[in-house]
Amino acid sequence: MAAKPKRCKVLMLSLICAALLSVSALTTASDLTWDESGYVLYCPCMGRFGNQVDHFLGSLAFAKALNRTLAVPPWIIYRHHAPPYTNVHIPYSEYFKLEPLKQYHRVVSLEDFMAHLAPAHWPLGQRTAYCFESAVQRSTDKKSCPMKDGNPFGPFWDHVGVDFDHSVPFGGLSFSSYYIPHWIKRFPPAEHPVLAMPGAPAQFPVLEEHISLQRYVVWADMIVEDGEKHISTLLPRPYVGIHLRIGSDWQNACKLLQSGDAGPHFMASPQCVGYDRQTALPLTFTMCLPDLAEILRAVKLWVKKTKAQSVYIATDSESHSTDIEKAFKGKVKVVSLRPDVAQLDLYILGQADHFIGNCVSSFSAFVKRERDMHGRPSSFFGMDYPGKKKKDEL
Ligand code: GFB
Repeated sequence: MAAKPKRCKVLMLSLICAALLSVSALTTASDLTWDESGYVLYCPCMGRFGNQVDHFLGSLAFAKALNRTLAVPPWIIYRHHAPPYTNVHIPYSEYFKLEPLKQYHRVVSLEDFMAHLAPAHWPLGQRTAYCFESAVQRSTDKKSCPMKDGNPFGPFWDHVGVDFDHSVPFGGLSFSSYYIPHWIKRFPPAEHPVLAMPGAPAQFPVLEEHISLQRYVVWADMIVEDGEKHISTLLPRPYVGIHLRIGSDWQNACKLLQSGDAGPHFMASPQCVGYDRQTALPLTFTMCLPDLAEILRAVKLWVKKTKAQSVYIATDSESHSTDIEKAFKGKVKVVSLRPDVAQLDLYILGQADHFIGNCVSSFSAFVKRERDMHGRPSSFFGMDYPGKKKKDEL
């Protein structure tokens, strides 16, 4: 079954409308007071949703370590294949609740920061950009931070209505915890109240010590309602959720593994091979790009183990639903929605009784982290051979 219900399209349209209305957010000026400890602003300008979430978790940790409020940016969604054929900026709160983040650290949405705080405290003419010296070398004038050079940089800052007036290039710093005292000394908030950066002040993939921050990333009610409706109407439990990251961009990325030079750490792979390079398991091509035989093997294994009644397929391209249905001779229901809003897939995968993900994909990593937070089991294509022990157990 490969349905694409109208509800998915309605959800996408309402999210786009909400994004367009986001600058006039509901918060009023009186709700917000200026934080004398300063702010961190950044553009989630690297990669798509999964990459942006990895960076978001690191940025949240960075802002807390600096004791600055994090201005939570909108997500950049690349709608180049479908209307409006451009980048769409979706406020954080369209997908997730802002409130739970505050249990960890002070945050304000970037939209509210711009509407209610920037006019008085970060006015036009006083907007400074901070970037690595190496980034300045890449800029057109070789003097300023390339904050708005190209896509998605220019459209992002235009969306929030920011032009930069000055640049402060820096060197000898990184975003790791070792450098936190250096950041605090170099940029005291009284002189540098708003640290606005061209990219996330974080590493990719998310550091192991920041994985647990996923617990503060809580789905918005609209996503929960939509996801639960789909689950209750389409997916008899137990159900196995699988993520097929197999499209052409991914095939090209995985080719880099074929030379054998990449090592075990490649994109999000530390999530399954282990963060420690010394003890990391080998990363195989199949773990990056499972073929149909591997997909069927893993699905059959987990359907049998969990006595699943249905299988949910989230995919970036082909669903292989006919082959999967055939493998169970029609006895297991196979569903793939192919929703316009990828977050609906993420939600449904997160709720599955078992999840089979792609080790290298940060889209899968989102699901795995969320499931871990709730004690739900997950495995990865290409590496869940029962009976085989982990390298460090051998
Ligand atoms: O999320 P993401 O950063 O994960 O980017 P990776 C993959 C994007 O592809 C998602 C779509 O954000 C979705 O828009 N996509 C992938 C899917 N799988 C699915 C799916 O099962 N369902 C739906 N609805 N959409 C990185 C990218 O991707 O891969 C980089 O961020 C680059 O830009 C790199 O392309 C090769 O970590 O998998």
